Amino acid sequence: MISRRKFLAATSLTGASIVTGNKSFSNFVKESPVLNSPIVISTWDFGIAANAAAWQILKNKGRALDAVEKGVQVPEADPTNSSVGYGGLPDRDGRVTLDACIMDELGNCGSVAALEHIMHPISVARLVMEKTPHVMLVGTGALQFALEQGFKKENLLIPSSEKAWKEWLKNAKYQPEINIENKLFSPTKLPGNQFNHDTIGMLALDAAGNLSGACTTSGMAYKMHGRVGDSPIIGAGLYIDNEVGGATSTGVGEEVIRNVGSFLVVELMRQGYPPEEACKEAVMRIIRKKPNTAKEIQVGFLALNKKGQYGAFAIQKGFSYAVCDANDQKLLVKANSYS
Ligand code: SD4
Repeated sequence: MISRRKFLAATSLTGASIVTGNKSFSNFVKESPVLNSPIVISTWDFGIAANAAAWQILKNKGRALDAVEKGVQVPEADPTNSSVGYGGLPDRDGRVTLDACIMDELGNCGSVAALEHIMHPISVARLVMEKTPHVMLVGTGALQFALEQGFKKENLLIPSSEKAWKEWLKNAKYQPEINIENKLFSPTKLPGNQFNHDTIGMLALDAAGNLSGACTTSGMAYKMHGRVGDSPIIGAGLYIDNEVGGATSTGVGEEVIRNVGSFLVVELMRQGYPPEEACKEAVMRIIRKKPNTAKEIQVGFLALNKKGQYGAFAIQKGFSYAVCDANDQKLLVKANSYS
């Protein structure tokens, strides 16, 4: 049986007429496979393990919101992952500060930024959404809320991350550096000159046909204390519109925020762009404004539409994403890229 991935590769763009100016993607969308059962997709190779946790909920007809929360908790608690949650690399002051957000099928959303000492920021973000009149809590206020909700205060700076930070301090002159992840060790370090950023963004469609998403990260390594990336910003690191689809991002958050990247991807899908083409156009917005980004940084977008069709696109090679549905729970796809 032909896999979804092979089918997508075989059918994507075939016979599609992409008319610029007055864009029409109707042929394109019609030719892509439409899924009528649950699916979860997430960024990077560690998305496979995260998807597996989400799938336990989706396969039993559970809610996409519960699935994405459970799913991203896996890398959050994984000390071998130096870019999400526990074990994440700290800021330039040696503090592990976490960013996360979550969004459901009703457009409800919750977010925490620069949160310290809490293993599962995604669950705090969910409670911000469900138990407060607010969308976003930051820093000590987010920590205060988490503790009030019964979360345990923990040390998230593990010895290997502390050692790496102390090494960095020797030559770094305390200067934060955009894209520094590419110079650092990481479990997903890629060979050669490929770019490496490791936020987990997850998008799920459940058996009821509803979409939700989650995004969580320790952010850019050795950032200035208080720096917030795209990951907890609704519309930048994550956006869900249950009529259309969802999108999430990974990479240099500053460029994603400047272009409101995930919202843009969803709005492009609303106009008829297939997921990969929507992600590509969002990448091109970044490159057109700042051509040097094509050489200097990585940004990747991942999208899932209401029909269960998915796609991704990145500035640089090396962006992978994991796909899990009834046919295949461990599919890893290499995203197409500009470079
Ligand atoms: C951020 N997009 O904080 C996130 C994390 C990341 O390289 O991928 N950093 O900008």
